[in-house]
Amino acid sequence: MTLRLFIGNRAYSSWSLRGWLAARQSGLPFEEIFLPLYEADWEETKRRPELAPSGGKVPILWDGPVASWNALGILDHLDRLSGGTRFWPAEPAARAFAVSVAAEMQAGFQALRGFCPMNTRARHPGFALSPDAEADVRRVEALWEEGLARFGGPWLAGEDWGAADIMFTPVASRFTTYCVALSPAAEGLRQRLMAHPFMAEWVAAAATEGHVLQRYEF
Ligand SMILES: N[C@@H](CCC(=O)N[C@@H](CS)C(=O)NCC(=O)O)C(=O)O
Repeated sequence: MTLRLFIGNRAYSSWSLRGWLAARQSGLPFEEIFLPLYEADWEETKRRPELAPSGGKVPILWDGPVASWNALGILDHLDRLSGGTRFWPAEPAARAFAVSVAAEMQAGFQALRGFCPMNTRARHPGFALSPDAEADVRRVEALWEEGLARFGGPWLAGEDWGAADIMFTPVASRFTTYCVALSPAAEGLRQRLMAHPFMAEWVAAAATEGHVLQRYEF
């Protein structure tokens, strides 16, 4: 059964990025359906039946008649489809940490997400964070430092790139765009997340995708 992943703009859609990284990491073949976000016909696009389960949001993954949405929902489905070895560490403490930080990312960091929207094509040297966004940055930095220290790196929960890294790669992209200063350990992880081959492929494709949205260009 072919997997179909509906995604939005590569430059701006951080949740699409998570879904797409997860699909690549599964190793399974999938069809990618690009829906340009917030164009004049977006309200109509949102009403496509394929987006009904997610309430008109991307990403959404269809596995035959089965839909998964939300980054964690997609990760869980792909984890089981691909045999349960590609996304979460096997070691219990590392796995508990990875699942917990992934859940914290799914549900939190609202200030950072709102104040620093993802734009893989932009750079803002000297960007001043709001106090709430700054607090979110410091929480991410602390989680990254903890993961690296406890599980030995080079990734967030140990030696294998996985679901926790997928969840935080769009944050690494924001740190890059807004030139956020990080501790040396966290900065190292930011660089590794950005250099991962899947992320490099996404960023390169974003550079030429067109569809400029003024609301994210400042
Ligand atoms: N929590 C969801 C968020 C999905 C989401 O907000 N997607 C945005 C694009 S990044 C979207 O589809 N926005 C369209 C809209 O709200 O009309 C997830 O994990 O996928």
